[in-house]
Amino acid sequence: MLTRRTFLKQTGAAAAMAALLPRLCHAQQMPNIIWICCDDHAQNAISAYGGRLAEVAPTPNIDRIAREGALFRSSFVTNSICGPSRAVVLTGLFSHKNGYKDNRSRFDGSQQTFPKLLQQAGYETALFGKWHLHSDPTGFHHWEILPGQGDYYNPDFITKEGQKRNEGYVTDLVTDKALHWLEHERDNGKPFMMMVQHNAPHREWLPSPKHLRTYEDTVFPEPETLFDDYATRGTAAHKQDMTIEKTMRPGADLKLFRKEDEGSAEWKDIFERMTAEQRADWEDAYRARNEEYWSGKYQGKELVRFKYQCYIRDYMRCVASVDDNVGRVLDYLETSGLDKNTLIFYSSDQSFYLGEHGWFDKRFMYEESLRTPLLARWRGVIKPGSEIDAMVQNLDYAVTFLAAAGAAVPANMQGTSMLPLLRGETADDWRKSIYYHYYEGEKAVHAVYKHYGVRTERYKLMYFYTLDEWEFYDLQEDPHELRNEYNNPDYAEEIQKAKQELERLRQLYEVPEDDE
Ligand code: SGN
Ligand code: CA
Repeated sequence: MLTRRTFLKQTGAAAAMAALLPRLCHAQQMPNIIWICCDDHAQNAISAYGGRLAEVAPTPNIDRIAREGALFRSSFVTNSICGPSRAVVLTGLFSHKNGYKDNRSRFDGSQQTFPKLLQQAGYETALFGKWHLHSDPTGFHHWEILPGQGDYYNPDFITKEGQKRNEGYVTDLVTDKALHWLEHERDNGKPFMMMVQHNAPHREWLPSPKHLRTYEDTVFPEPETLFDDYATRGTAAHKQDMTIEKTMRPGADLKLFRKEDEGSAEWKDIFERMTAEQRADWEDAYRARNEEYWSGKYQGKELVRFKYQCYIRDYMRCVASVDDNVGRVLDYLETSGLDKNTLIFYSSDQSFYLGEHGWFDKRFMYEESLRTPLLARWRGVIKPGSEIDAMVQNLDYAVTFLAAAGAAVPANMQGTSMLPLLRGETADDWRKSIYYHYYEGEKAVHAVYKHYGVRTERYKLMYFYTLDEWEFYDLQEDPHELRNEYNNPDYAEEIQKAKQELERLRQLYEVPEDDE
């Protein structure tokens, strides 16, 4: 029997469109596509997902995408780090195929990507915001990108004409540019694909002038694992360098600075970009926090708790700006009528630790960073309020966008079209396991050892190959992954099965034996 995937690949665009027609009859046949992607936006920081922050810091605009569309409950990445994640989305290929394994790589822009294929199918394509792939974008009629990680205040943007400073706060500016292009610059005669790529809420979490005092009196609930001691976990969990306790800097990370720090590189970079007025407002907003901290009254666990509150407050302030700006995009689509025929994806390059296991950052295959938020709206196709449990990965976006556009899906792309899921069909042959590989290693920032592994609906097997250490978790019994069961004989059979599944996936995805 042909699976839906091979069917699409063998019969191509015409058949894909024919299969889609019943649901698409109200929608124009080539929908516009908008992919809004944030940087390091934790699934736990979107209220549509529930979670401990949902009540104290809701994200009503982002939630609206799920309310009027779908929420993916089991959405994952293949390699939990920025550039690689973006390269996977663009190419529909795992890192070992697209060549972009870690943040130090340079994206080969001559390769096949979904924006290029959409251009060939008649789309106009545009990109705004974070890019972080080191080579110039290809496959876009128009692009305005942030250099590297991008700055929050009065950031530079790079265009085909060169690099230029823009006045304003980055999340607002990225949205301004996207809306300007929609309203005034694009070719109205063509469908469009637009990528809106925010650098928020990336470290060092600098809130906008508008939100500098948001959540000032909020006490954020702590994660259950804030004081994890990593008992039963391997070398990697013990040796990482990403704890709130030790790694998080009093300086820019926590907005704690004294006059004598004035000339330090980290503050110079930030303050030099601010106007005098912005800086005065900033200092005023952080005065009370600084007085509290420098009084020295917090030590030990109390200090970790204090730092956690500071961290989450600023992180959620950055998210508040993202949420406002998602609202602006949704409103614009509605007033212009474009909402009727536009598929919107909202995701991040991966999820993020908000104090779980005592950490911030990502990289590990543990749940908080293996996941990424994914919400989608497509009026007339996705039933409002859908919740989708099937395991999807960022690997699937390219194929999905191409299939939605009715464009041919190249046979070498490794993702699976999510169209059946979007249409609410039960896809019985959907994947039951996912493959993951993180390549940066312990010498890179945050010192996370290289590893690969497999996650099924219930279990997770991880292999830290430079350490020759395995970890195995029963996610049903132990959702926070606190008990490594690799040496528990009761799980011997399941571990054996997981190893076979891992091997099967490595063959399916053509992972070279010596891939590292
Ligand atoms: C910077 C950050 C790290 C972060 C990496 C990668 N440090 O080095 O915390 O993990 O980027 O992030 S910072 O002090 O410069 O903020 S990624 O999003 O590009 O993958
Ligand atoms: Ca990132």
